[in-house]
Amino acid sequence: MRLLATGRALRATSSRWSIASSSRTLRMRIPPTHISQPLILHRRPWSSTATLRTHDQQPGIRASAAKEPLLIEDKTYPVDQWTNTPETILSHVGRRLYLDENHPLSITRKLIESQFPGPVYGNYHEPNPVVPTAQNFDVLGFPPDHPGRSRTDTYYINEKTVLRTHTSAHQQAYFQQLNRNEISRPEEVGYTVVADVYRRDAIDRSHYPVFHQMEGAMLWKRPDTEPLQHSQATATKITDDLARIPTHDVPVEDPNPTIHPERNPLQAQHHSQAEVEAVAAHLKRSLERMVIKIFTEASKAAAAANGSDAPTEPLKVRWVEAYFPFTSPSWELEVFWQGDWLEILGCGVIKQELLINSDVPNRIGWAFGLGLERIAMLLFNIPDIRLFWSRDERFLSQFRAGHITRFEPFSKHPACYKDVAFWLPSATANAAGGIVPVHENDIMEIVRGVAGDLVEDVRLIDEFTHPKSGKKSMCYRINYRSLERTLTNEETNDLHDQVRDKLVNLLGVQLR
Ligand code: FA5
Ligand code: MG
Repeated sequence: MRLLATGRALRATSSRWSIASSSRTLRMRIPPTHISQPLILHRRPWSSTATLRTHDQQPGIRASAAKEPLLIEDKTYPVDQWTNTPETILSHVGRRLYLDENHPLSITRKLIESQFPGPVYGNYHEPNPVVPTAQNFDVLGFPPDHPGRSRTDTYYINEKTVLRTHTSAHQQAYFQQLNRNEISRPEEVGYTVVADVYRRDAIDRSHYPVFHQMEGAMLWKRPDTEPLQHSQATATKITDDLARIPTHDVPVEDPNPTIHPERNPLQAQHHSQAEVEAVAAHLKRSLERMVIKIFTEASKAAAAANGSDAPTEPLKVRWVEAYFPFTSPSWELEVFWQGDWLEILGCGVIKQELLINSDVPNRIGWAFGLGLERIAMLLFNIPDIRLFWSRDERFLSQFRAGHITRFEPFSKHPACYKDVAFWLPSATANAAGGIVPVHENDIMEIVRGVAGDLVEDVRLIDEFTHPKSGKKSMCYRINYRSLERTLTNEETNDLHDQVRDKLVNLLGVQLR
């Protein structure tokens, strides 16, 4: 086993899976009719692990064209200048792919739920993705300037309502439910919950603006009074539960201490080190077992598909330190898969303030959140995240409830690459002309709005600053490729022309 130092700074694996990418700031001048407030623009897929940035979180970019209230699953929501959710995104609400029993996301959900069974865990799902900002952010302790709150990263229905960006939006409700059910269902001390989540994000084969998460949590009772004085007894109780989880022999890299005073602190006001060591050990073993189960099934399917019993590459797993506003200490679990470290989940010891505010002040526990698509892509060897939304029988007919099989690509249609290069307005226009920095997610949103699922990925291939004028040029390469048919030249030219027009009209760039 090779031990790696895993501080966040060392995690910049250039994995196609990695959601930590280098940040890039674009400054563009936006016609004031389209954009009301400045925003700093960063190329950074949203993650609640992101470090804090202080920037203007005012409503910005452009207000939605929609003036009518939005109708989402029989309910109407008023719109305002925060609204930025397009119809193309809303059309995904209500598919409930995770309930479609022969769908790979549902098969994956069931496999994971089988590792968190009743009566200890209740297995739930949350069909309505529309949640108050309070539930998605405030209750969980997101600071007011957290980048996840930005309109560049999150789909707002209106100022006080968003499409949830993570299943953690339901943590408080499930903790309250555990409290309500304490008498009627005393064995149920944990839960899992599955739901669709929404993020404005990059475009590539592992990112889609709608994906699915599963969240899980487990709580233990502590004495109502002076819990810290009795913390050794609580730790012993948790350690007894830990002993009931079978051990495994997969090597796990876990070089960091459970608690680090700066990077991963103990909630010293509430917890003792012994309690947190016990909770962390229970959390880690529970999640390692789940991951081992998943990857054992994936390896079996791979071996069956290859027609041999030849052992596949041994599983390697590692824990790295992380940050979430609602857990401390926190970690992410990564798996070595096809030559790269792949982040599959985030987790940690739940912030005691959250438990206090959720009717369970006298409990301590852990929580995790994982991406279902990431796991399903590995389980079934599905190469493109868009496929999960396919209604093509050639995709759907390959999966059957309870079976893990290797996906057989039914065709690979030709890629059609088209570049778009443009000048950003000169920086000297800043003071007078109202320079507005624009998020790269706005470029992605324009491409998605025009081409939808006909675009496979969008990459920045060139950027430079003119040595004399100081003007900045960007060049993006868009790969148009349908999963289901060959696109005609005319069709892609037409799509690309629309993208170019919108970049000019909405972002005010000058095409080259
Ligand atoms: C969260 O969303 C936290 N709510 C997780 C959590 C829950 C932490 C409870 C602590 C306690 P994060 O943004 O890292 O964290 O996303 C969690 C997982 O969702 C990732 O590990 C990854 O598996 C998946 N994920 C995140 N972004 C994407 C994306 N754009 N596409 C596909 N999967 C994604
Ligand atoms: Mg993460």
